[in-house]
Amino acid sequence: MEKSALQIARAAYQPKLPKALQGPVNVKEGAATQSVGNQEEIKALFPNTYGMPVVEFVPAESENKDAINVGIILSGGQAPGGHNVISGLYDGVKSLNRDSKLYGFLMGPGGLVDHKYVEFTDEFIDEYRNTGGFDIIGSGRTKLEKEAQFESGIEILRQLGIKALVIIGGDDSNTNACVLAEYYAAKKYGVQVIGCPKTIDGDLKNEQIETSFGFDTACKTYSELIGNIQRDCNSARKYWHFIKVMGRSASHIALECALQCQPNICLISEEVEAKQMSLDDVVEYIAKAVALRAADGNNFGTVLVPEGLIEFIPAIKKLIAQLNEVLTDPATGEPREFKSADEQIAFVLNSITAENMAVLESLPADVKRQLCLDRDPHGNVQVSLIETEKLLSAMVAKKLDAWKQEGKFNGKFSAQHHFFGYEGRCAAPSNYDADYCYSLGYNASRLISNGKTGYMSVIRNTTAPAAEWIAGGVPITMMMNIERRNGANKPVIRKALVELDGAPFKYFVSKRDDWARRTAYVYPGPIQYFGPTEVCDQCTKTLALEQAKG
Ligand code: FBP
Repeated sequence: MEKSALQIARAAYQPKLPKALQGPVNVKEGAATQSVGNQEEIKALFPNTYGMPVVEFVPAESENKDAINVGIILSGGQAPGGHNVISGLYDGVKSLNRDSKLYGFLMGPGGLVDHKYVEFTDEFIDEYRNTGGFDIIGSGRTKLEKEAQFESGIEILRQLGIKALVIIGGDDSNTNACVLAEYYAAKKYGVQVIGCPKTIDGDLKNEQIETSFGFDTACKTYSELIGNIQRDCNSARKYWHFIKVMGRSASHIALECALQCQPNICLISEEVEAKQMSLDDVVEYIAKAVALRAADGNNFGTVLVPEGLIEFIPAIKKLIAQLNEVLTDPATGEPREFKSADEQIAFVLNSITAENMAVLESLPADVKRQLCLDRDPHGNVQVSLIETEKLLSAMVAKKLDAWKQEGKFNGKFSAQHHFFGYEGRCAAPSNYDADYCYSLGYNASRLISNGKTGYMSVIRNTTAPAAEWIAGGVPITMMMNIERRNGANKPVIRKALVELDGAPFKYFVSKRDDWARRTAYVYPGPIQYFGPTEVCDQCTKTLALEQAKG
C-alpha cells in the first residue's frame, strides 16, 4: 500500500493506554445491575446475562496467560478509530500469549454467517495502525438476530477454535451482540461475546459510556469544513449556507459542530420535538433570523441542520410511526415484500389514516417517496437520503418572498447547500480517538481473558490524561429497555438523544441569540496530530461540558 508522509508518521504513533492496562490486571466487581427500563421483561429475555456487575480492571501481580483465539466484526457505518480497536485487541491478545490468534470476519456480521474471514498477522495489522476507515476487513449492516445465523456462526467459530467474538457497533449492533451472548450462554457453546461502542452519531452513551468512538474525529472534521464555509461566507457575504450534518436521529453532531463553529443557526431535533414545532414553525424561525441579519445589512449566514430533523417534527414522527407499522408483516415481524416501489407506495397510501395522509401529501414528492420506501436493515428511515437542507431553504425563500410582498423583508436571500456525513466517517482518528479506540480494543482482550460475556468494553474518565482513564466492562443488558421497532416490541439499547437539560445544550442556548445576529464564527481548522497538547489532545466540547465538575 502506498502511503502519504502523514500516514508514515502516524503509523509510528503509539496510542496511549490507561495505567490499569499497562500490566497484569485483576477484576474489581461492582454490585448487581438492572436494565434502564422494563426490568422484568429484560430479565426474562436474558436469564443468563442479566444483572451481572459492572467491572473495573485494577493492576495485579500476574494474570491468566492462556493463548486464546478471538474473532472480530465491524458492524454498521464507518467511524474513525475502528482500525485501532482491532490493533488494540490484537496487541492485547498477543500480550497475553504470542500463540493467541485474532480473526476478522469480512464485510460485517454477514462474514460470520457466511464463514468469510482473515487471520491477522503483525505485518497486516501494522499497515492499518492509526488509520481511518473500516477497510481492514470491511463493514456491513446485516442484522445478526436469527437462530439460523447464530448456528451458522458457531460452526466457523468452532472450526477456528474461537472462544470469544468482539462486535464493534452502534446501539443496534450491540443489542444484537447481547442477544448472541445470551444465546451462546444458554446453549453452553463456550463462546463469549463482547461489544464495543462505535458510532460517529454519538448516541451510544450513558452513565457508563462517556462517548462512542468516532464522534470526536467526525465532529472535528465537519467543524473544519463548516469553519471553512463560514470564512467563505464571511468573505463573499452573499449566501446563506444550509449545512446538513449526519447523526441519524440524534442531534449530537450538529450541536457539537455548533459549539465548535458558532454558526448563525443550529436546529436541534430534540428541541423541535419538545416544543411541538411544525415544519412551518421551523421555517419561520430560520426566516426571522435571516430577516434580522438582513436588517443589519448582512445577507449571509450559516444554518446547521441535523439529518434526523424531519423525524422529530411531531406530525411527521406520527406519520413515520404508522409507516413503520404498516410496512411490517404482523405475522413475521419482518418488512413486507413488494414487487415494485409503485406497489409499495400504493399499499402505503391505502393503509394510513387521513390525518397522516394529509401530512404525507404536504411534503415534496422526493421526501414523500423516501419516507414510503427506504429502510435500513434495522428498520430505520434512511434520513441521510432526505435532502432536508434543500427542503428548508426552499421553504424559507418562499416565506421571505411573501414577507417581501408585505413589506416585512427587504434583504436578499440566496442559498447554498451542503451535506457532511461520509466526509468524516473515515478520517484519520484524532489523538483522542486513536488512544480511546486502542484502549477499548486492548481492554476487550482483558474482558475476554477474565471470562466475561455480554459485556461492552468501556473506558471512562477520558477528559483526564490517558494514564488516568478507567478501564472495565458494563453488562449490555444494563443499557436495555423495551421499545417499539418495526411494528413489534423489542429489547434494545436505549439511544441517547440530546438532553435539553444537559450542559452542552444549555450552553448553546445561552449563546445562540448572539450567534444568530452577530457574525461570531469560529474557524476550528484541521485536526492536528503533532504539536502542543492544547491543540492536539482536546476532547469534544460536548464531552468537556458534560464532564465539567460543579
Ligand atoms: P452507525 O449508526 O451504524 O454508526 O452509522 C451512522 C451513520 O453514519 C448515520 O449518521 C447515517 O444516517 C448512516 O450511518 C448512513 O448509513 P449508510 O452508511 O448505510 O449510508
